Amino acid sequence: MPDVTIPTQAPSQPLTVKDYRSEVKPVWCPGCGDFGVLSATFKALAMLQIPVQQVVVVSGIGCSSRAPYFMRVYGFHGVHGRALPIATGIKLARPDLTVLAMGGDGDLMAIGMGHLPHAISRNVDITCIMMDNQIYGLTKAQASPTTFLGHKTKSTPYGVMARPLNPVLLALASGATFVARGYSARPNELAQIIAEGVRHRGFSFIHVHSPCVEFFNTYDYYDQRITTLPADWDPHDLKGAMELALTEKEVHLGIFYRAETPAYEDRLREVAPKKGEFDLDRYLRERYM
Ligand SMILES: Cc1ncc(C[n+]2csc(CCOP(=O)(O)OP(=O)(O)O)c2C)c(N)n1
Ligand code: SF4
Ligand SMILES: [Mg+2]
Repeated sequence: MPDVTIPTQAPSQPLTVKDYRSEVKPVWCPGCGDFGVLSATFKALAMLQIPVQQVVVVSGIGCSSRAPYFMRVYGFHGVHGRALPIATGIKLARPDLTVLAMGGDGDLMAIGMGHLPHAISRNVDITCIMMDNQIYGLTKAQASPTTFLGHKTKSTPYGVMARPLNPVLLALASGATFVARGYSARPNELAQIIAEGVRHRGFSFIHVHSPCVEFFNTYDYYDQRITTLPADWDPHDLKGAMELALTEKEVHLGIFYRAETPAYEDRLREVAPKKGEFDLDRYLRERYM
């Protein structure tokens, strides 16, 4: 990973988007949806004024998983599919940090799929941003678990025969306490969603449609179908959120569901011996730092 200088002190001026941008220029194809997701993430961090030293972004492998290179925060470009276990370890060792896990539909829904429902059910305070281009971009256009039924790819020359997974429904069914959807071509709305996800205490799952212009250009498809959740949408109605995720004909953006449930770290503090008997923070620091 190239050297990205992280300042050791918080600046005296309010943080802006450019404070989070690293000196490494993104290598994504011009027009790739991931640019919009990156810029929305910068906006969200600036909105929340989180010091760059307090943020860690963890990814797996894929075009989307290159995001940590382009961000002037701490980063971990890990192994394909393993962003969530790494992010979980970081958050438990350093609960004071803001931990983002970013990756693609292949990374989080194929090879890394075993980790997702468990990370969700633990409810560790991580914001997971899934950049869904419905294809394996980095390895040049094989089908992923979210590719449309019947779509022909290099790995499915007769068309995909598996029905696509529904990431929002899957997260809801796994018991997620924050589930939202964004679109890379609407970075301002996406920034608001990411900011809410980071603010949420517990695991936040943010599904983002982020088209791959090179191998599966879905901009027209989503431009025609994207709509926002109704103004009177109740984000505390789990059944309503599941029903919409299951039956929607249009593609809704916004916060489908949120619930205030203690995060894993909070539960751990409740059951772990009290300070004096056993200092959990100190134990984690001494053991892992
Ligand atoms: C263990 C392992 N298996 C397979 C690969 C090959 N590989 C690299 S990225 C990738 C899929 C990338 O797709 P996605 O996560 O959707 O990211 P995108 O490039 O579309 O953003 C695969 C299969 C790998 N690097 N490591
Ligand atoms: S191949 Fe697709 S996903 Fe990868 S950078 Fe290019 S447009 Fe983006
Ligand atoms: Mg992908």
